[in-house]
This record gives sequence, structure tokens and C-alpha cells, in this order.
Amino acid sequence: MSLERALELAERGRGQVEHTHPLVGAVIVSGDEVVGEGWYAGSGSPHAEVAALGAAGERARGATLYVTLEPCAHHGATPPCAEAVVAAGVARVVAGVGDPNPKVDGRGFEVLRAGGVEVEVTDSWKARVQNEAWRVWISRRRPFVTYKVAMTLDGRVTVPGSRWVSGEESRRRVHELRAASDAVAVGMGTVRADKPLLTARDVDVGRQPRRLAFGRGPLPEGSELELRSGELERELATLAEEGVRSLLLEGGPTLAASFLAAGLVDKLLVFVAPRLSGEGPGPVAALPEPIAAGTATGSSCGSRLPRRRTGRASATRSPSPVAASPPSP
Ligand code: AOF
Ligand code: ZN
Repeated sequence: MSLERALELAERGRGQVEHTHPLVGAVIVSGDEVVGEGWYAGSGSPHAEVAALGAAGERARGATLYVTLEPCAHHGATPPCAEAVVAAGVARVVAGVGDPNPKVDGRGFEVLRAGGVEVEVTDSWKARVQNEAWRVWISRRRPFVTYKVAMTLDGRVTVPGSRWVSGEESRRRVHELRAASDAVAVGMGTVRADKPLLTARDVDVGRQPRRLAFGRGPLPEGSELELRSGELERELATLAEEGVRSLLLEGGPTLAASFLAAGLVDKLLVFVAPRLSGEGPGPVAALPEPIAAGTATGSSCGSRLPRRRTGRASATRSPSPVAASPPSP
């Protein structure tokens, strides 16, 4: 329960915390009483644990600290949190997940244990997901890649005579996703077939994502996309250095297959529209071998059938995003 509260507190930093840093929340419980809460609020503010320790004061002695991320062990902008936790006399730490930052990476837990603190790591999926983009960016030095694709019930990404595969609601979701991504990308096939703008439209957007085309080019006249023709890993490393932490890949099947085959996709977001197409490619082209997704969740989005039904098949809701993630750091 208290870890849930810590996850909630961490969310207060969303939008405020600089994107090179994780969201972190902390709750200190003594007996049945919450004696301190804290979260990381961004550059210049204390780390979550230190904020919570400050609120708890002497009451931290013998208490349990619930924290969403492993306490840090390095001297960065602030002194190591793990040492502060030991010094405050906290008896037990329940942490959501380890910190994959190479500067921490288990050392925080070591400092705690060496200081006589009992440590439990719950390996919480929510705690991982809360910083999914940052975790990949900090440990693998590449952006977190989401492959988003809309397909029909018969697994096609195109419908003859139709510009869209899925409905309005899912397209709105895509614009929200673009607005939340540092960069959006497509392959040259999609550039030539659809001439996509890749901008986030009709949603609140602080700044537009960078808009990329992967492939050899050339770009069609007037295209505002940035052409990235290098080897994928190299391009992603460069983008990460330039501060691109999350990349939304929007197709097509050949580019997606290259990303997948190279192990460069962290999340699949598949919108399944209640239509049958009858022809056209699937969401990925040839893969050297099948890939298993680590976890999958499904939800409905949109409540209307598409206006023009193709054939007599019907489904009750349209369309459903299915998110799947391979094991993440
Ligand atoms: C924690 N609690 O609240 C946060 C942590 O640049 P610095 O010095 O603030 O260090 C940032 C690193 O510390 C960051 O990359 C991550 O590994 C960890 N962040 N750790 O114990 C916190 N924000
Ligand atoms: Zn810290």
C-alpha cells in the first residue's frame, strides 16, 4: 500500500522533472503512522528520500522507508541518499525497483545493507513503467522505442480504398503519443506512400517532437522530415546523445522489422480495428526469428463502429490498443 502511495507521490514530478532524471517517490512509516513523504520535484530540489527524511525528522529512526527507486549511492547534485537513510536510523527499506543508472546499479542497496538496514526489493512493474523511457535511455544510451501500429482483425495495416485503418479515437490517442514523445519516425516506404507530417495536432503540445525518416532517401520535395540514413544503432545512439529519450515508431512493416530484429523495440502498441481488409501487409515484414513479448495488456478505445462497414462482420467496440513490452531494464 505504501509503495502505491510512493508511486503516486512520484507522479507529482511529471512534467516538472528534467527528462534526464527519473520520477521518484518516498514514504516513511513508523508503526502504523506515515511520518514523512517526499518526491523528486526536479533540478535544485532534494531527492525523494531526503525530502521524506526531512519531513520525518527523528521519527525516521527504526521506521520503514518505501521508495519507488533504489536510493542513489553516488555524489551527484546531492550527497548519496543511501548514506542519508542509514544515518537517519531507518530500519527497513522497501524499494520498487533497482536504479539502472550505471552510477548506482545495485550500489545503493549495498550501502544500505552494509549499514545494517533490511532491504526488500519488490520488483514492481508499475515502478518500472513509471520511468520506462528514462530506464532505457540511462542504461542503454538509446531512446525508448515504441512501435505503434494500427491493423485490421485480419492483421493488415492497409485497407483498400481507405486512408485510415482505425477510428478517430485511436488517431487522437496517436497525437497524444506524439506530443509525449521526443521524436517520431517512419521508414521511407511510409514517407513515399503517405507523406506523413508526423506533427502532434489537436492536443496540448509543449513542443513538437522531432520528426524523422529512417532510410536511404531521398525525401520527397517539400518534406520537413529529418533523414537518418545511418545504421540504426548508431542513429539511435546519436539521438540519445542529443537528448531524445523516447521515440515513437509509426511504420512501416520493413522498418519495424529491422528495429525488432535488432532488439530495439521496447514497447508495441497495436490498435486492432474491427474491420477485415482482405489484402495488404501485416505490421512487420520478415523477421529472422519469432519474438516473444514479455507482458501484454489490452484495453478498449473508441465506442463506435467505423461508419462504413466493410462486409457483414461486426464487432462491438473499435479499436483496441494492445500494449506489449519485452523485458526491460
Ligand atoms: C534517488 N532519489 O529522488 C532521485 C534519484 O543528478 P543527481 O545528482 O540528482 O543524480 C541523479 C541520479 O540519481 C539519477 O540519474 C538517478 O540515478 C538518481 N535519481 N535517486 O535516490 C531521487 N531523483
Ligand atoms: Zn538520491
